[in-house]
Formats: sequence, C-alpha cells, structure tokens
Amino acid sequence: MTINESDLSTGAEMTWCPGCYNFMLLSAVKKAIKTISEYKDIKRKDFSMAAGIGCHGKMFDYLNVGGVYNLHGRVIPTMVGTKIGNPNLEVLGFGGDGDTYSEGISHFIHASRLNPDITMVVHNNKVFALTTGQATPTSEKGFKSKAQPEGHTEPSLNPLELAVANNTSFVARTNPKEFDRTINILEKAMKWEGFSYIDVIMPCRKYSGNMELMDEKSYWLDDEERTKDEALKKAAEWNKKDKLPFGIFYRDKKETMSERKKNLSILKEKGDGWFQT
Ligand SMILES: Cc1ncc(C[n+]2csc(CCOP(=O)(O)OP(=O)(O)O)c2C)c(N)n1
Ligand SMILES: [Mg+2]
Repeated sequence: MTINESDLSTGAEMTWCPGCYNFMLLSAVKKAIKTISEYKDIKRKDFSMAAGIGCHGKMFDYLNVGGVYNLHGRVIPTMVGTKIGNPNLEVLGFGGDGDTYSEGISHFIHASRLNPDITMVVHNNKVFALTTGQATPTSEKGFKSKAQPEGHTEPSLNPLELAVANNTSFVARTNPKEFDRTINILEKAMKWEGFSYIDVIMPCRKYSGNMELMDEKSYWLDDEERTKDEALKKAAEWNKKDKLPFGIFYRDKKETMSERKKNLSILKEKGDGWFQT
C-alpha cells in the first residue's frame, strides 16, 4: 500500500514564520518519502526520524513518522542507535546548523567513519534561529546579531569541506527553493547505502541577514562522479562572493556499519535487531 502525502501530515498547528524555507523542505521530504516507500516497497512505519531542537526540529511535529525528538545536538547518535536496533528501518534525521555543527559536531565526524545507512538533513540557516539569531559555526565573519552587535569575530566552518575530507559516503547541498532538485537529492540520499549527508542552505527570514544573496551566486554541479580532490575544490567554494555550488559533491561507496556488523557472531546467532529483545 503506498503512502499518501496527506498520511505524512500530523495536522499540528504550524508555527514557522510565513515564508520560511522549512515549509518547502517539509513538502519535499514528504514527496521523497512517498517515492522511496514505493521504490523500496515499505510502509510509513518502516521510516524512523530523529530531530534536534530548534526551528528545524519542528519537522518532528509536522511529519507523521515515528522516531525520537532529541536533545539539541544529538540527532546523529539517535539515528545510529535506531539503525543498530533495527537495521531494516529507513532512518532520517533533521538537524540545525547550530545543532549539528556546534554541539553535535563530534557525532557528525564519527558518523562519516562509522558509515551507518542513514540520511542526515541539516537545515543550515547559519544562525541559531529559535533562540533569536546568535551566530553558529557556519555564520560568516562580520555577521551582526543581538549577541554579536559588532559583528561575529570568528571565521566560518566549511561543513562540506569537512565532510568530504572525512570521506563521508554521500555529500550534497541543496536549496529548498529548487524544489524538484531538492526532492531528487533527498531520494538519491535515501537510496544511497551509507551515511548520506545533505546540507540545506535556507536563509532564516528573520535572522540570517543578507543570505538571500545566495540566489545570485548559486550554480548547480553536474551529476558526474567527482574524485575526492575535485569534490574538495568544489566544497572550498564556500563564503565566496561570486559563487556557491549546489548538488551532489561526492559519493564514496564503502562498507556500511550494518555490513561490518553482520559478521559478528552475536548477530549470526540472534539475528538483526537483537538489541530490541
Ligand atoms: C543542550 C541544549 N543546548 C542549547 C539549547 C538551546 N537552544 C534551543 S534551540 C537552539 C537554537 C538551535 O539552532 P539551530 O540548531 O541552528 O536550529 P534552528 O533554530 O536555526 O533551526 C538552542 C541553542 C538547548 N535547548 N539544549
Ligand atoms: Mg540554524
């Protein structure tokens, strides 16, 4: 039985600001889930999500999929635990840039090494939005906020460069305004076996400042495979005045966490999901 998009709505009152990019991302995620449920012949109960704390975390309130609403920064370990507990689940995570690249950065680094078959979506508005606009690791140097009235003094973290350098299995960037492309990237990430990471650039309408300018400098990468060096060069185009690449930067097909663990004698003895018993 296929999933209807209406089945994926909780009916909860939406409290995102009018025009927030999260509306488009939520809608793209629903479409991708529907496609993947048909492609993999799985049901709504076969999806599991983890969400962080912040505006992005409200995905948990609005997307009718089971899972865990986490502590700030702990989306990835929850997804990893979910996958270990039940390797058959299609595990999705929604984190913020503050959530993933600040408090959760160690989990992000280790996920690339562990390579669990999960899909991590980072709502990167370059700001702690829910707590009213403080700088995060991806905020640009000079970014002004109530907490940094003279401008942020620190340089920005380049998350895609970190991900590629760390051999993350699937690395992509999208913009929810490019709706069809976003759906396509989400679907490819969910089909990918391994740690799929998508950085979703999405200016917060209230606190991100001049991030809207990204529309003028955006361009899309072709679908070709890239070597690590080529992907690193593309990832290095970050905070450049005149260009910002989008699309799939890097794919590295390598052994997943489940594939490595399947040879453990305890799993051979007790089968998948032995943690549940
Ligand atoms: C452990 C912990 N640290 C800090 C907070 C405070 N806090 C709640 S939401 C938030 C901002 C989240 O920013 P981000 O992850 O970028 O998400 P956004 O709101 O921008 O989507 C912070 C710092 C918290 N709730 N828990
Ligand atoms: Mg944020």
